[in-house]
Amino acid sequence: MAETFEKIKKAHPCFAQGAPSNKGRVHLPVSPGCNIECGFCDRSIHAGRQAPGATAAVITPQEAVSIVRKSVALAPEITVVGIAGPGDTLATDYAFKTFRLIKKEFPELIRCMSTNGLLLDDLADECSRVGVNTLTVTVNDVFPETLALLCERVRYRETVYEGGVAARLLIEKQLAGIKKAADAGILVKINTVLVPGVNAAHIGETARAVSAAGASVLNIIPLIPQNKLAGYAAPTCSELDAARREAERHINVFRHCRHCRADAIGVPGGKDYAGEIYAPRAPLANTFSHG
Ligand code: CLF
Ligand code: SF4
Repeated sequence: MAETFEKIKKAHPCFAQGAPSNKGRVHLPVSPGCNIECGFCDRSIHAGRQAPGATAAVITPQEAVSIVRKSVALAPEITVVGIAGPGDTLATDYAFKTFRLIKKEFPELIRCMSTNGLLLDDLADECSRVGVNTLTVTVNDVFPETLALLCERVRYRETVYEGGVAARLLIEKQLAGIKKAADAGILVKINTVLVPGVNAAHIGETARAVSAAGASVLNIIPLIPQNKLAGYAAPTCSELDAARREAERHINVFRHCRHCRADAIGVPGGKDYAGEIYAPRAPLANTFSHG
């Protein structure tokens, strides 16, 4: 695993330690539905059905292959094909279909996937089979009573759970899924959305738990106050810095996140090629992309 991490650190812009990377990624917005309800996201539960607003923003696995062709021709610095939304990548099977196609045509590109982790315990083996190399799981807290303030509801196997019960189930599934994925040789990164006054005091515990489960890197994302969390404050630079230092006691910390859209193309923070490649560009709302 240490060897894989060393290799990926150099080739993948979202695992770089130290200076920002000059490698790029192409995100493929193939995953429309979600199975949980985060307060900072303006999506609602609609796994298994095609919500009207969401389908307009999503591309098919076949279209995704042609987007990758155009992207690597325009931006040879791209080393990673990532699927990060706009919903959850495991709530539907489009991400798996896409990776199967991409692996055939672009075996040299790193296959990266982002998920809320609810279904990871069930689907980690399939992630491995379709060739996922790197996986991001968004883990916002490991204490159910606090996580329930950030995520009100989850739908697991056709049953909707709410409040603390939902949060407990999500945490259990995430930690079990991270372990399974890491054991299968997938390099796991964690994204944690930092919400001052809610989960900020638990960052150390979150970092400790995910590291024990097998994650290699943690990325702290400042809250974008919107939807049900519109009244909360985004963290200040010093709160963000303190959280990163706390996390770093337990796990490697990634510090160059650019809060990418689910259809971003290019080096994170550099020129974005999406406008040149999508015609017309998929009209994605300002949803959280998981990254
Ligand atoms: Fe994309 Fe995410 Fe893979 Fe990177 S983004 S799926 S791990 S290839 Fe990167 Fe963008 Fe931050 Fe995400 S800068 S939002 S961490
Ligand atoms: Fe689903 Fe992601 Fe939105 Fe949470 S942030 S509700 S996991 S799409």
